[in-house]
Amino acid sequence: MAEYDLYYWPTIPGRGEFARLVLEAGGADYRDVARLPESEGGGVQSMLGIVEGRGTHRIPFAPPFLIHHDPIHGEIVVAQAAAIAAYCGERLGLAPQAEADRQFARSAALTTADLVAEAHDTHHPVATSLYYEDQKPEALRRAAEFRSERLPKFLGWYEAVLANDPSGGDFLAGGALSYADLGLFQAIEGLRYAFPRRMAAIEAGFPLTLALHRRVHAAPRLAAYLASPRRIPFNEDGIFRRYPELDGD
Ligand SMILES: N[C@@H](CCC(=O)N[C@@H](CS)C(=O)NCC(=O)O)C(=O)O
Repeated sequence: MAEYDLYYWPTIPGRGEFARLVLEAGGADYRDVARLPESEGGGVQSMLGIVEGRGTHRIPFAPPFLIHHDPIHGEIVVAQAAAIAAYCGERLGLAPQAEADRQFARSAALTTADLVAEAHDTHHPVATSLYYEDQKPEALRRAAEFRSERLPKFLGWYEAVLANDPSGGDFLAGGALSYADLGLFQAIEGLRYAFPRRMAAIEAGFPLTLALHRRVHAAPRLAAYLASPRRIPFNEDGIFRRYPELDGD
């Protein structure tokens, strides 16, 4: 048995990637359960069984969720991408120790989760249960607003945090790499995939944020993971989708 079992949809990076990056960068002993064959207890059905209450009484609302087989406390269930990233980061040496920095890292990760949700809503502004094609006029309006108002506001916030960081602005919290930085890295990757024209037009205005993205990309364990088949490419079933009509300068 692995120490950590991560459950997420097997064919998209999605919100699962925010947990996966922490597990990978932290060198965790983990299984990506829904990507394993059913003969090894894997597959989507094993994940849905838990969401439907057939695995633990601490039922997660939705993937991603994590089951940590903790040697001292037993089975610990954590759901919500940012909460999983924080939980793993704090156990794998990827979180600040000082209380103020620890809390700020959480705030940053949750802010990134908001950014991810807003990026998702550009292609599904009405309902996740409807096809994109059935909400296209609303998606066009939502995406235009996201590109012009929300995207620069979020990127400007990361930039301001780094510019004002007393440790030199290399990382979001505590002067060292944390799960909050990994989350920002993934958000930038996703935004570049989904909105290549808009990102090309504005990203030079956020140099500290881009430098952090490059720093994370080059981190030793992470660079190996990103080049491995474990890293699932972005695609049009995920959160960050490349629909050219939703992009623009
Ligand atoms: N706020 C949650 C959102 C979880 C979520 O929306 N998960 C999606 C996949 S990315 C899902 O499968 N949702 C099923 C549902 O909401 O019914 C998080 O950040 O983890």
